[in-house]
Amino acid sequence: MKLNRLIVLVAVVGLLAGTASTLQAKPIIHDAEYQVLVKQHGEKWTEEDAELTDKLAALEKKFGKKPNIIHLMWDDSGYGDVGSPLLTRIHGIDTPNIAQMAEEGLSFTRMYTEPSCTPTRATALTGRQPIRTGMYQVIFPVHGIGLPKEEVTIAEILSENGYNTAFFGKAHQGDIEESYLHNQGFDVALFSTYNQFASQFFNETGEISRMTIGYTEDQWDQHGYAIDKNFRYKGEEIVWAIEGKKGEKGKRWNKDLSVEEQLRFTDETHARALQYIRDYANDEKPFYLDYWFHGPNFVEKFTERGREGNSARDNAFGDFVEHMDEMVAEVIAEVKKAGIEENTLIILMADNGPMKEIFPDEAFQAMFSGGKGSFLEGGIRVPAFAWWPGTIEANSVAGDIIHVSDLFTTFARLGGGTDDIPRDRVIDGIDQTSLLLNGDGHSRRDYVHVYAGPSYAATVKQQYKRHWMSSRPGLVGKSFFDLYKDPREEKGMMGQFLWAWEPFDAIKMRHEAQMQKYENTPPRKTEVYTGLSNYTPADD
Ligand SMILES: [Ca+2]
Repeated sequence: MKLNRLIVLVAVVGLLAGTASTLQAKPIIHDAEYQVLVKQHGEKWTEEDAELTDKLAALEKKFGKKPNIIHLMWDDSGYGDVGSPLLTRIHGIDTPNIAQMAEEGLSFTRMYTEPSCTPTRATALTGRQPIRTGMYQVIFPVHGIGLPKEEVTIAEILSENGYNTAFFGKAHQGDIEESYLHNQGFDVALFSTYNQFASQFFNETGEISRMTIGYTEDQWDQHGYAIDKNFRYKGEEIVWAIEGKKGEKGKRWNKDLSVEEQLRFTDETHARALQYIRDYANDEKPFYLDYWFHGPNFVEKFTERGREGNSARDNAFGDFVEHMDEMVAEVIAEVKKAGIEENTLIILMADNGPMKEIFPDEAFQAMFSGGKGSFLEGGIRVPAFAWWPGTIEANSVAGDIIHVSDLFTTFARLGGGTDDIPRDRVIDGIDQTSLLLNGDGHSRRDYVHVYAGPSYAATVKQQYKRHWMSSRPGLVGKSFFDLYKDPREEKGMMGQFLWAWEPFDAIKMRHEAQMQKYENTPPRKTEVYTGLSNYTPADD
């Protein structure tokens, strides 16, 4: 819908200007910092892009269509949790299949995300950091907040460019109609509105296990002081899973709030992802599949099933990751079985750092300080891999910086949709096709603006980082870090970085000045759960 409007606008502006390509020829409005880099490298990158375009055209000719793209993402993980036996073994986890994927593809060492679920996922979908889209808070039941319809998602862009599109798993993009994934460009979607935590603990099991406190009715104040009876949203009405098709009303999918429903969702989304690959592998159109694993589910540990096949580590996270390793293997096996591996890009990554608060069932944090929610490297630097046999170099490692927003712009390029990226707003994502195809040393980004919620928290530039939050003001502020010497950000420095005060100040000022010109979208808050054909528990 949005794209149609955009296309009409393009046509109108084109007519007024006397040429239909006027608007399309306009460059994407990138962050001010990127424009600093383009001034220095633009000419070289234009030449490089011509070669990449030829290479992609040759692939398209060979396979008869543009590449399939599969984005696999899971929850809350520390760098080194998966993929490398040298790292995973020290904390009792085996992920042989992801290790195999890494051997066949590219491992990123500096994949940056946002610090938590909703923001990272919104960024992947829109190519815009959450401060710009109003998606900077983690959405819980029943917020009435979600991804605004005016945002243009990668699914909308690829749909316009002849792709089949599907979403299965954890979306966490909110509980309002416009945020539903089938209303955001996906042909088909089975997705969660929230995370997997609240929707399984708003019940007696949650209260008994102390995963939830003060929610169920018998836990309310017994002395009669709880005057407002509507203070808590009634649990049985929470719609945490929805399925839908583009252009149709959605359908509440979850029957109730329980561990069993969470596990049924995990199984169903996995089955549908595999079936989708089978169904569309040899379609005349390529496909774009977001399969974002619904896990870990910490409450699995309370069930019989949660006791099966334990990792050596024997905690909820370890067991989940070993299970996920098998699910990743099944996805790759399906791709290979269909014979489409040389025309399919798979990106596998976590969405943010480990949730350190739920020891002993948490993920592991070996390399960095901080976890989920933190602007330290541990919150935003995640395990990530790219796989595309024959096109991405096997067993390669990139030391370059890449940010989750870059996937949007890169996927759009691979799918032939760059011209459909909006030109009326700032797009943080940078086209990283060169990094994927040419490998280490070919990133077009050497910076990350790090936000904590709506606040600008830190700036990463090259191997250096400056904390803006929690630094002491004035010349005593030891807020500069060398991430090679001090990846845990434990030894803030100042005197050694007097040279860096002005350059870091300038990065932040340029970024914020540009924001004055292109207004940010505030959080979209509206009525919950509209647009569903069955606002009652599903019975199938
Ligand atoms: Ca997460």
